[in-house]
Amino acid sequence: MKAIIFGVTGQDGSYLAELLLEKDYQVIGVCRRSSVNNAERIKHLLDIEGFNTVIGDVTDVSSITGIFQAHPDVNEIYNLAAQSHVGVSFSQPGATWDITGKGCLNILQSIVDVGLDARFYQASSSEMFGDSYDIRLPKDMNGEVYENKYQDEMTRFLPQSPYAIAKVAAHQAVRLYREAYNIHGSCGILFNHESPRRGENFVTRKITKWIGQFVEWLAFHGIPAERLSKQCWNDDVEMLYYSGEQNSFPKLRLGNLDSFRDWGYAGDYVEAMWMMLQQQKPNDFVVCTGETHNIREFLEIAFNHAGLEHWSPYVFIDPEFYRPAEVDYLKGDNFKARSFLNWQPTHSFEDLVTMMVDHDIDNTYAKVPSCVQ
Ligand code: NDP
Ligand code: GDR
Repeated sequence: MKAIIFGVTGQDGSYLAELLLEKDYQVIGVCRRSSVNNAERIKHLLDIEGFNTVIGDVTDVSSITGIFQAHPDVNEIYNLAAQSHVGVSFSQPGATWDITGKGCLNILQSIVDVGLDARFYQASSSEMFGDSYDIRLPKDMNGEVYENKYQDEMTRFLPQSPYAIAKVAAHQAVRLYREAYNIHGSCGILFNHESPRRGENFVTRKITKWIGQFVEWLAFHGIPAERLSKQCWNDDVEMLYYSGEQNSFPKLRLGNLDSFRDWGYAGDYVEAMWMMLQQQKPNDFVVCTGETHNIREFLEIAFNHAGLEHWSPYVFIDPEFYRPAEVDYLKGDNFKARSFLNWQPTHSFEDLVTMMVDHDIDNTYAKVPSCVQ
């Protein structure tokens, strides 16, 4: 079997490439040309037989058709390429549209033009639901009726960002090409999924990365984490000072802590992508855990796991990280994926948070500043 992965250098691309190689696929990973090395997440795969990279860009149709013409025997094509940061999509709506929306259309049209008989996976997103949810009214253990708000494959889309609008357009394009050209195209409507390989400007990894660096700073200064209480710190809004001006560390700068997300483990989610393409008929599936937590809960578990007392003295709320429009509540219902694909998540929320904290405490290295925080 042969697969092409667009977006192979991203979090999901790297896990998916590993999974397919384990299944003896030949994997062609499409990488963007960049001025610095962007292969950090796949460097351990580069020497593996069966794994090859090619240069390509989803905004450039000729680069896509060139890749397809070179691999007419490809069986599966995964489109994971995106400008995937929701916040950034507000400042770069045009680029986000070109990559995240039109990029998918470019791949679909190239499949038709080159005449490939390959199955296609599109990385759709729970962001497409935006402000929309459905409600069930089940009874709790005491027989009391309560409101269960959720999103599934039938929930309408109400996108709240240029990123989400581009994802809805791509999602609709897959549906159309399925109907118009009989393409075996499936969309995974994936809710947030994280891992130690998550980009450092997404909120989960931003938190765990900061904890890793802070714990290293404490150790360097011989400050025991477990004896730190709120009283150890000064009242400075943005910096932490420990016994004098010379020992300072910048606080963790975050935006809105009140949004709820359904967070799962990325390794589980790439498995669902592959399962979708093994189905006889193309179909769309919500992939999620069915649980929702807000960012305060993530902070609570992460700081506690690192041995730090409550997170609040360490966090500076910076309006710079507020978005012009927010998605307040995401909680998926994975009934269809469980029933049709026999898929289920294997990591709890707590497992996920502690895995990421442990990784960032063990692997802290001098940070190269990023342009996007
Ligand atoms: P990442 O941001 O980690 O990876 C995005 C990938 O797209 C990178 O390999 C990036 O390359 C590549 N890319 C960006 N622009 C282009 C381009 N013009 N041409 C070709 N490749 C390009 O995202 P994730 O791995 O987290 O997510 C994978 C996909 O799933 C994305 O489409 C995302 O929108 C979607 N998704 C993600 C969810 C999540 O929670 N992670 C949830 C739902 C959907 P480079 O390394 O060079 O930047
Ligand atoms: P999201 O993930 O927007 O859900 O998109 P992100 O981690 O960026 O934000 C989650 C929530 O945290 C709030 N937040 C912050 N976010 C970031 N990035 N940085 C901060 O400092 C910060 N402070 C608070 C956000 O406002 C938001 O409410 C992710 C991406 O992977 C998408 O590509 C994917 O489609 C969706 O998940 C499902």
